[in-house]
Amino acid sequence: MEERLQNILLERFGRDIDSCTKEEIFAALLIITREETSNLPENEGKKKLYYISAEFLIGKLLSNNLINLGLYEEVEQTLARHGLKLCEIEEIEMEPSLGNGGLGRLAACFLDSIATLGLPGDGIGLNYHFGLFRQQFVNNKQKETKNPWITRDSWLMRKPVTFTVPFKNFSMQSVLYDIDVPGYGSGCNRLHLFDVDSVDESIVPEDSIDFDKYQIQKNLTLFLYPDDSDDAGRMLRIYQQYFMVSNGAQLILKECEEKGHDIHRLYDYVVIQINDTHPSMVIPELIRLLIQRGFSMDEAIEVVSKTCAYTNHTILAEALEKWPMAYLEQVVPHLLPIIRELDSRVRAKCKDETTYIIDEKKRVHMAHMDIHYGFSVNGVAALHTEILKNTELKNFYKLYPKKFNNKTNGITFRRWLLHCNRELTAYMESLIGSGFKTDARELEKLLDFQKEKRVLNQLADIKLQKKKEFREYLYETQNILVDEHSIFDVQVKRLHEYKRQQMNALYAIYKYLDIKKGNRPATPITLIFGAKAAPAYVIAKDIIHLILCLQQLIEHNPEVRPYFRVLMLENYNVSKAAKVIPAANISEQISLASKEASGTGNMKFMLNGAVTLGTEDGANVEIEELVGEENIYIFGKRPQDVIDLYEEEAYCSKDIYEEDELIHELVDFIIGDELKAIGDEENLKRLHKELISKDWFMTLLDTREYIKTKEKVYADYEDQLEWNRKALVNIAKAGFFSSDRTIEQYNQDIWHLS
Ligand code: 26V
Repeated sequence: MEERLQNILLERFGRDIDSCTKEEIFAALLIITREETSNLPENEGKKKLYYISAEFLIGKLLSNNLINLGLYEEVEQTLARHGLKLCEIEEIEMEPSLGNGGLGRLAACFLDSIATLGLPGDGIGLNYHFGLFRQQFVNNKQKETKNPWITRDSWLMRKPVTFTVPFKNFSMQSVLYDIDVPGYGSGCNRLHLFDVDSVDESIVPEDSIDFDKYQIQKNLTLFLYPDDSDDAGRMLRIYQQYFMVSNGAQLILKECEEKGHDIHRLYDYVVIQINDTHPSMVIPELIRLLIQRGFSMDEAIEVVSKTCAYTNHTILAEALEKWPMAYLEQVVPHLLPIIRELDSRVRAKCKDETTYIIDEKKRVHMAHMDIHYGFSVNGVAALHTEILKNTELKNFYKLYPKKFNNKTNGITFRRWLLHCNRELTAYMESLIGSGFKTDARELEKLLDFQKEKRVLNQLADIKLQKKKEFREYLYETQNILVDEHSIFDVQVKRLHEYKRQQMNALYAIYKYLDIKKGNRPATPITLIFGAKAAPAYVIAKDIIHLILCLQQLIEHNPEVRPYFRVLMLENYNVSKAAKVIPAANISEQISLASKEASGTGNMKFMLNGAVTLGTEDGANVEIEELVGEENIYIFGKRPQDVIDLYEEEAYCSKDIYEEDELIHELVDFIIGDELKAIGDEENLKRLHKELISKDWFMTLLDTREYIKTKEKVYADYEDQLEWNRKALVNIAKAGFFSSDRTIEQYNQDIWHLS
C-alpha cells in the first residue's frame, strides 16, 4: 500500500507522502480505491434488480469503500507511519447531498447490502449538481445556499452511454455517470446517475438557490426537489422524474438486449423496485418502449406489471404525488394515451372510484398506478404496512390482498457501526468475536454480559470517548463548547410538523422555566437538534427559528446554561449523523403516532447504545418488541387513537391550551418578552397561532406526557449501571435492523434474484 500510494503521489504531484497536502493524499486514495473496486467481479445472475429512486443519500464514500474492500486498516496504518490520520483525510471529501433524509439514505444502505449479499442489483437516479441545499443559520433563521459537491476527482465515472429523452417540444440527450458500489467482502454493483451536458451551474447565484425554472436545458439536474411551491417548480419535477425513468427504462432494455434476453419474458430477467412514487412514470414509459418494439398494448401492460414492484414510504396524504393531467400534457404528452388506457382498464373492472388513476379533478394518482400495475406493494415497518392495509390503502388491499407485504427498514452496519463507531466495534469484537460483522444477529451474544460491571463501565467509557470527539468537532465547526459529562439528548432528522420538533422545543421552555425556579437537574443536559426545513415550508422554518432563539436565550443565561443547553447543528447531513449518533445518550423519536412510516435514525441510535424516548410509531414499535418495555421509553397517544381523532375530527388544540395551565404557559412563552427580544415577531406569532388554532399534527395532545416521561428518563440516567445495561440490551437487539436482513426479505418475497 505504501509503495502504491507513494507512486501515485509522485506521478501525479511530483512529491512524496511527507510533503503532500491532505487534498493530494485524498486524490491518491480515491484512485487506489477506484482501481480496487473496478477489479472486483460484477455480481451476476439470471435476473437483475434495478432500484429506481430520485434520491440516493450515499454520503462520503472513501472510508465506506475502504471498509468494504477490507483495506481500511492497511491504509490507516500506512498513513499513521507518516503522522497522518485517515479521519482527517476523510474530511477533504465533499459530501454528495443527493437526498432529503430517510428515503434517500435507505436507498444508499440498500445498495450496500445488495452488493454485500452478492446480488445483481443497480441503482438508477439523477446526478444533481447541487443536490439538496446547504443550510446556514443567519439571524437565527435558516438560509439556503447551493451545495456544489462534484470536484475534479470524484467517484463519478463518465460512461459512453447516452439516450434520447423526448419531451413535448424538444428532446434531451443524456449522459451517464456511474459510481461503483463494492459489497463488504463481495462483488460490485453500480449506481447509475443520469445527467445532461447542457446543465449550466452558473445560472444559480453564489449565495442562493434561485434560478430560472423555465430553462429546462440548463436547470434539469441542478437541484434535488427544486422548490415546488409554484407551477414552474412542479413542472420541473415532472421533467426530472420523466428524464430519470426514461433513461432508466432505456438502460434496462439495452442491457437485456445486449445479453440476448427475450424481452417478452422481461420479468424473468428484470425486476424494477419503484422507490416511492417519484419513479412511477417508469410504468407507462416502459409500456411505450415495448409497444415501440412491436408489443401489443395488452402484452406490454402484462409484462410491465409482472416486472414492477412499489414501495410506499409515507401515509401523509399531502406527500402522495398527484400530477394534474394538464402538467403531464405540457411535458410528456406521449404518456397520456397510455395513462388513460391504464385508467380505463381500472374503471372497467372495478366500481370503487377511490382506486381510479385519474380522479374527477383530472389528476393522476401515481401510487394508484403503481398498485394496479405493479405486482408487489410494500410498507416499510410492520405498523406502517398494517395502516396501509387497514386504513390508507384499504380499498386497494381489498382488491389485491396478495400484493401487500411488509419489509421493515434497515441500516447498513458497515457505515452505522463499523465506520462511525470503531471503538465500540473493536470492544464488541473482543467480547463476542467478529461474527456479528457478517451476521448482525450475533450481537445478541452481548446479552450474556448484562450483569458484568466491567463490561457496562467499558461501554460507558466508549460513549464518553465519542462524546468528547463530538465536543471537539462541534467546537471546530460551530465554535460551541459542550460538556461531555452532560446528558446528550438528540433529535436529528428532517424538520416536519409530524416529527414534532416543536414539542421538544416546548420541553426546552419547560426546563428553562423550571431551572429558573431553582429545580436543577442532577446531571446537566445538552439538548441537540439538527434539521433542514424545505425552503418553502413556512411553519417548519418558524420552528427552526424558535429553536435557535431558545439556544441564544439560554446561552446568555448564566443561571440556566450550566444545567441545560439547547443547540442546533448547522447543515445536518450524513457525515454529521455519523458523528452525533455515536455520542448520543437519548434518541428522540417523538412523531405523532401513525405518521412516521418507519424511521431509520431510531435504528442507528439504538445500534450505538442510545436509549429511545419515543411514541408508538413506525419501527419504534418493533424496537420496543425487541428490547422490552424496560429498555425503552414509550409515551403518548397510540396510533389507533390518533387515527380515530382524525376520523372524528375530534382534536382541538385550543381546548388543551385553554384547559391546561402549564401548556398555556409554555405555548405563550413563544410570544413572550424574552423571545421577542431575540427573535422575529412575525415568525414567532405565526407559530404560536398555528399551535393554538390548528396544530394539525397534535403537538399539544402529547406534550404533558412527554414532559413527564422525559423527566423520568433523566432521573433514570442517574443510575449509571442500570442505564448502561439498557444501552447494552439496545445494541444487542439491534441486529434485526441490519439492512442485510431487509434485503434478504426483499429478495425472498419480491425479487427472487437467486
Ligand atoms: C414528503 C413530503 C413532501 C411534501 C409535503 C410533506 C412531505 C412529508 C413527507 C414526505 C416524505 C416522503 C417519503 C419519505 O421520505 N418517507 C420516509 O421514508 C423513510 C424510509 O422508508 C422512513 O423511514 C420515514 O419514516 C419516511 O418518512
